Amino acid sequence: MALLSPSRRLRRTPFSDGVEAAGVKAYTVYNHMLLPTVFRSVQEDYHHLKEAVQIWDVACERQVELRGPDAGRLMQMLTPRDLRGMTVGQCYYVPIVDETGGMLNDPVAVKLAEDRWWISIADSDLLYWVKATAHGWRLDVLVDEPDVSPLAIQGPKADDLMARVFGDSVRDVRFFRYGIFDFQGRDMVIARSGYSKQGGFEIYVEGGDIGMPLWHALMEAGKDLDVHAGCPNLIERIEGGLLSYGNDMTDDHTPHECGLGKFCNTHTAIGCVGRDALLRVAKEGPVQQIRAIEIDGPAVPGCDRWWPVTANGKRVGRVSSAAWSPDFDTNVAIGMIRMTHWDAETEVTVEAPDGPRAARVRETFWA
Ligand code: THG
Repeated sequence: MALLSPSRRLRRTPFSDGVEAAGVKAYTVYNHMLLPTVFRSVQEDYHHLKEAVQIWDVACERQVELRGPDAGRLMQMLTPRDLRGMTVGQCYYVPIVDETGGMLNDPVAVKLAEDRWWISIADSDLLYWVKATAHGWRLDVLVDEPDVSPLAIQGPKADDLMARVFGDSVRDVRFFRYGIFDFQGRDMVIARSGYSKQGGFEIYVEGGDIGMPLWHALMEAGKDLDVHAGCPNLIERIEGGLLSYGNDMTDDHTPHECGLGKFCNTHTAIGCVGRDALLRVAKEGPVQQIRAIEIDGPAVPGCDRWWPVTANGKRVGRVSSAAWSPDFDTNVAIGMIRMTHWDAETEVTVEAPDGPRAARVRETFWA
């Protein structure tokens, strides 16, 4: 594929100078912003992520901030996950649905105060839906995109690196909780979360000006830990079953089809805009669902369109993400599979661009 032409519509991030100095080899575009995809190679980055620690420029995980007396009410209107038990200091992975129950985004919600939330979004223009909802219901809440850029520290040595910069107390932050930590006199929201299964943190960097000082401090502190610039890794995230909005699911899918039913409490999520629609579809149950799929043969090419999944010549689903996994010694994939074929170990055919491949549905890749 040809190169991307830079322009002001394709936003750089506060960390882009560091990413470039670290030798980024490829970008994608996410929320109209640069997102690195390769540093050394996808496979080298994958092995390093599982062994050491990486610093990820995930500034493209933009925040939609809700501020005001109706912030909590608005947040509950957006998601079928019941937020009543959520306290300040917690993060929740939340499906966001439209009035038909279709997925609009699958962000991380951060509760900063009763009247202040961040929605750390996946790749869709959620801001407009949230603004329109607030306006249409005449809610007393401000909705905007603040100057907040997540920086993820991921990998088995993430705790050691973070402790050197923020102190040992950062080790006590629990999964999907956050604490406030000082860096050069600035408050930073630091959560134990991130788009990998290797463990680590996400620093919500407020103010682009502090981005590069923080980047340099982490790189300097981690020299003997083999710290390296990294990015969400295609292979590792498929192995871990982490979904990618726009690739694995769109607004054509309900949370239940996406396997996100465990993050829905539709009966008690009073006020959720898609609640009635979701109650209807949840009663019947989904007829297709996201599945882990193992694809036989040599390394598959990149999956930049949906690959049909068939059985006896009939279409039973599609693959949306696929990669060769060195650790599992097979191709790992994520797809949407009809209920007739979604049971674990069901044999199917994946119509890859280089020809049909034997494949099978798996429970998960890691168990
Ligand atoms: N972190 C932050 N913002 C994000 C992402 C992130 N925005 C974009 C994108 N990633 C949103 N999608 C996801 C998908 C998966 C997870 C988080 C965001 C995730 N899932 C865990 C899992 O499925 O194992 C844990 C979910 C849970 O138990 O609550 O972490 O990564 N800030």
